[in-house]
Amino acid sequence: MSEPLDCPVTDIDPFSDDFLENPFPRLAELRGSGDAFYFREYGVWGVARHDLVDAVLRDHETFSNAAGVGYSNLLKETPWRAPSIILEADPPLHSTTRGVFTRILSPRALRDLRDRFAAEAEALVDSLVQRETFDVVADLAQAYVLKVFPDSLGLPAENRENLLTYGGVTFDSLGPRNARFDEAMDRAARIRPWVEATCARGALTPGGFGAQIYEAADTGTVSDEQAGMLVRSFLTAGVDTTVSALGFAIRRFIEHPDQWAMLRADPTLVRSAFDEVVRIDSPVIGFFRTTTTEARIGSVTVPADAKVMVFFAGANRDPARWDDPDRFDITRRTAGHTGFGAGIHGCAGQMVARAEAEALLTALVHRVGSWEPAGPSTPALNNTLRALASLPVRVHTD
Ligand code: HEM
Ligand code: OVM
Repeated sequence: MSEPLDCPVTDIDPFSDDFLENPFPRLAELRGSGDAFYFREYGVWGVARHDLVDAVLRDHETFSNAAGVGYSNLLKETPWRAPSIILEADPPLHSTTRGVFTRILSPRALRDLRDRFAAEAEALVDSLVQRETFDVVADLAQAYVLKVFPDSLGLPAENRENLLTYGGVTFDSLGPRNARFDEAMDRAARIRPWVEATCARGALTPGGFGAQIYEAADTGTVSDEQAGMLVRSFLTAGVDTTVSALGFAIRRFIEHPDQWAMLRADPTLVRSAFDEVVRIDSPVIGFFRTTTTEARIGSVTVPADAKVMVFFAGANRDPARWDDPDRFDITRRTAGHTGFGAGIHGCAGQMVARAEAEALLTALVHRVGSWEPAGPSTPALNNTLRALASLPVRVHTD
């Protein structure tokens, strides 16, 4: 592809270890460079300013999801798995599948989940406070999410750690064919049979989200095969993302004891605190869109059939939108952040993620007086998802 003449061309590599470990300095550079920019090495465009990220996400006719939300064009290359029928789909298919999700994750359903989330959070936090030192990622975030989320889906207790592998694989698969992509494909091959078996009607216990998806198949809203695909969407999207956000939440509170004290003084702030974490730490760095016609992003013209990387993490730190964007402030008005995306594909599970986080942070606020780091945190590098591999901590009740 010949290089565009009307926008900045950059040699920044958004899939390098360096960028993935801390994308924010480079995202600031990219925001500053222009309305949109062109990644020379990859032949794709990018957008990182809040107003333009939001505009692109809300124009789903021009900026399509049907060619996939990753680097490769799923309509031109053989995908590693059948495309998602919600995330990697446009209307009218998307309207149908999204409707199934929306009905299942109703406010009423979420009210029913809250008590169970709270009970599990309290039991887990009680045991960790007893231990005093533990790893926030493995022992708190992963242990909690792998209990409550698969329980609400209706999955058996065995082999749940495969969900972490599968989420990681899928997020890595959205990058170019680099080493992380290749290693993800090796892991994918090992768990593929488990994922398939777990999405089947018979594998899901009655009452859970999974069984409710198959009820939509019984009424003819979707086919049985599509029901299995929607269960797969739950498995893919719901675990690593939430684990990541919870890990970042605790790291923020370790780094900002004043904010922890403020939350303890007023636990009704848990909800805005969690959204502030999703804004400032943006677990999903960005997803691609594909232009259906020649398109404009601000002053930049992008040709038809081009991939555009939409940086949720860039929009979330844009100083034109956020006052002192790099400051963690649990009282900030976070409405309009793009950590859950925006527009018709905006995260379908965000109310579930918030409910999980509220229950866990509430249990912690009542039991943990202060956090002490017990070693350095380490990043888990992934082509699309920011996350921690470990975060050792010692907790004090006072
Ligand atoms: C979509 C982030 C938790 C299910 C998305 C998108 C983002 C995102 C950025 C894409 C939005 C776009 O392209 O405009 C997150 C984060 C989470 C989280 C940061 C945790 C803190 C969950 C959970 C579930 C879930 C718990 C399942 C219950 C989905 C689904 C979509 C989606 C199904 C596709 C929606 C569509 O295409 O219409 N999420 N997510 N997510 N998420 Fe989440
Ligand atoms: C899916 C899905 C939904 C949201 C995020 C995601 C790559 C996948 O429907 O498979 O992560």
